[in-house]
Amino acid sequence: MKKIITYGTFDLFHLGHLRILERAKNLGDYLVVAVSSDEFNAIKGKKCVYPFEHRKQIVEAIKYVDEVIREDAWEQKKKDVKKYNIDILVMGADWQGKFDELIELCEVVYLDRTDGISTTQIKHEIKNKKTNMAK
Ligand code: C2G
Repeated sequence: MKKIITYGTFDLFHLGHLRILERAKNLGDYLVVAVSSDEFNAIKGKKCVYPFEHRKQIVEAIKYVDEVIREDAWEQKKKDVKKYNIDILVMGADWQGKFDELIELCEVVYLDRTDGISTTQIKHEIKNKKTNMAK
């Protein structure tokens, strides 16, 4: 069984998230997704709309996902790859090269991001709509 892992915040779950999970799963048989905790997002400088528990449940409900774990630190990837017997670590291309040190343990694959959508963009669009409605 070929096991895949990927990491992310997955806030305001959108098509870009769905597509990377689908493509990651298509590289193997079993997909583990490490969802960033609220505390780790603070370290990443990200403020989430949805708390960890909501983001975890949403990702768990995605048909491509077989298991969800917490991501609490940058450094946990090596331990995760060993603990879950991972064959391939997958990340979006915005992380190109950032996790190459793991190549000694597993294959590392960077997949193209989905253009035209991001959590930040969604937040801006909602904010702009609210501003326009207030006028
Ligand atoms: N993604 C994508 N296309 C988008 C937006 C995101 O392919 N339009 C991918 C990202 O490249 C990432 C995954 O979806 O692989 C999750 O994205 P985020 O939730 O923004 O996660 P991030 O903050 O990149 O966290 O240790 C790694 C970090 O936890 C990654």
